[in-house]
Amino acid sequence: MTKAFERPKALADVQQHYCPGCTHGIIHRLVAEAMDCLDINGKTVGVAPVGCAVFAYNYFNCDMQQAAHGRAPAVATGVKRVHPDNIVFTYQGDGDLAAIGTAEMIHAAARGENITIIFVNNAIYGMTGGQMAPTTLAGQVTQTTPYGRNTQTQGYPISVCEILATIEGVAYLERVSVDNVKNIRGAKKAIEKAFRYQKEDKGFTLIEILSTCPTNWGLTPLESLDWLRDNMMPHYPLGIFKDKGEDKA
Ligand SMILES: Cc1ncc(C[n+]2csc(CCOP(=O)(O)OP(=O)(O)O)c2C)c(N)n1
Ligand code: SF4
Repeated sequence: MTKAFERPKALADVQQHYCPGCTHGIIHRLVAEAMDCLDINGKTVGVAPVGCAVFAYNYFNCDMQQAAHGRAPAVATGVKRVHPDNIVFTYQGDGDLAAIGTAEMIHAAARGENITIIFVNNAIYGMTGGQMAPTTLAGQVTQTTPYGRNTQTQGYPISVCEILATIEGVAYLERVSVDNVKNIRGAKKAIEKAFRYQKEDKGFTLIEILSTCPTNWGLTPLESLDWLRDNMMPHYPLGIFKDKGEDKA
């Protein structure tokens, strides 16, 4: 019998620690599927963040390096420059990438480093118990904004793709979501394209993926998907923010 569906080769056969309904697991699978599709498993290096995805180094069947909180783009820069023939990606949450790691993100983009950032935006600090993140929406209740994020005192949410789109060294930026099957397929296409652009030496690529955190949002997995659609998508519209274009064959 032909197998219609199996575990991607690039995804380790181990139990993951994510909470029920958390979409980190789907995103891991998509990154692994993209590696399989491009046949780059033996020449890919991932950089794991600090955040809920800290154990990503156990979940991908490729070489992985752990970075200190926020420093993944700097670590990826070093790995890529020493091993330019490898595909190098970071996997980072919004706290890791857009709070403590803002400088690393912006300067890696400005240098046009030929790396790919998989940016998981769940609008909250998941691992540490649900504090406000840079991407927390105005009015959103978190552990540190119990009355809702007040933009007068706690500032406005940061839109990573919109900011990076202004930077010359950036080759490709797309915001995707994993809230339904159509969007999951779109997310996979975007990740694959980013890796392909890296293979073609096009420069810095980042895919922002809108993701859920049922545990810290205080919602069921299904309610979380609705909350993402009703609240995150209007503020963080899906789409391509920059694309230097495919190579002409
Ligand atoms: C230098 C440093 N500062 C702060 C922390 C605490 N810390 C660990 S994970 C985290 C935020 C994680 O949130 P995010 O990056 O959004 O990822 P998520 O857990 O939501 O996937 C923080 C602040 C740390 N580990 N190291
Ligand atoms: S705390 Fe949130 S982001 Fe972390 S694994 Fe649980 S649901 Fe996912």
